[in-house]
Amino acid sequence: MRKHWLLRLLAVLFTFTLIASACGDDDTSDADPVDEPSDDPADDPEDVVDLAQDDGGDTIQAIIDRGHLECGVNGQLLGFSNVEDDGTYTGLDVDYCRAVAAALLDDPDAVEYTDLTAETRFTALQSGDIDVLIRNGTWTSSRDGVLGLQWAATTFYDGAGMLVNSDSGFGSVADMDGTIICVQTGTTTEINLEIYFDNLGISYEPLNVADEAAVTANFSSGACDGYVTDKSGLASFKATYDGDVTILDDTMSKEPLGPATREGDEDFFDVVQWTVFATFNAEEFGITSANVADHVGSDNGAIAKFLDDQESGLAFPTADWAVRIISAVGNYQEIYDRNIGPLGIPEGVNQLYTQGGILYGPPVN
Ligand SMILES: N[C@@H](CCC(=O)N[C@@H](CS)C(=O)NCC(=O)O)C(=O)O
Repeated sequence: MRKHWLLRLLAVLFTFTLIASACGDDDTSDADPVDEPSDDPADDPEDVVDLAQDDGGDTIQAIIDRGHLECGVNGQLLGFSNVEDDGTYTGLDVDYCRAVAAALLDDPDAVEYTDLTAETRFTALQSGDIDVLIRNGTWTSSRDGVLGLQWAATTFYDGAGMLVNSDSGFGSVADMDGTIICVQTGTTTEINLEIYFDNLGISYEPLNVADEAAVTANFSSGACDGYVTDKSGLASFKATYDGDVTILDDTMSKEPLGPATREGDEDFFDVVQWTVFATFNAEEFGITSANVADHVGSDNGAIAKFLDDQESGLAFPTADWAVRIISAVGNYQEIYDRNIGPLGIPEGVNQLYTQGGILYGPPVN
């Protein structure tokens, strides 16, 4: 269904207002504890806004015409998206930006990255400033429903955790009644923290922070007793923080992280989704960046179809889209080992279903 541009603009503006009001004032970001935790931007089911876009398919043509993908990332999260000293981007999220660019443009380097905060990320996607958001973003019902976004897949199954000073004496979150907790605004973490403490029957005071620099400042000065965010984010923080800190065993929520596209942008959504599935399927077939060329024309019909997809009708520009993707970034295990491995995070369910995990690529046929 086609939507009027005016309606779309109003919807974006309205949603921006929602996000701004839900995320609090930047002035308070690294200073005063606040009484009321603000929830995720998409927390109010009353505020349903239909942001369906009328550009189904246009995003792909726009990317091809401009010659690069606009990818929204974090930019400060080691293992997921990080800017190296030479200005290049690395990380699991970055590899999926590169994979989409490889599939559409046959060039994984044809990506322009935009660093986005938790607060600015959704409007950047809704307004069309970026084509795809791959910024350690959690897939939730209200982000799908209220914000008019569509999560294409999960590339990393995570959960919120709690980081404390190793000499704090806290053995689990249950020990933390009456503490001050650093929590980043505009995240799922805010509401999950509230629910977790509530279920334990204990209280806390949130200290809202805007970014990792503010966490470091507050943590090292002793302004907060704990820092809560995705466990992957805690591992990234711990890897760079100059202090003896511990991540408690509690897993406080479900945080399925992955790429999001605009609702109504179906062809591009398919491209992003099947790009992710290609990395799962390649691993299942034993196809890597090093051996993918040897598998082209395989006697195994399933592999032959996967690497030369003439029939599915997906909007990739060429039938060898999976070859392009795997040549550029490798299969899921390669992506994981390269980016998450150094952080020492246990793989857990982030393994193929054939290895005890929950990653499962639907078949290409
Ligand atoms: N997955 C959660 C949290 C995402 C998030 O923004 N996490 C924080 C903590 S790891 C972050 O990326 N901070 C880094 C920054 O904004 O500089 C969500 O989608 O809301």
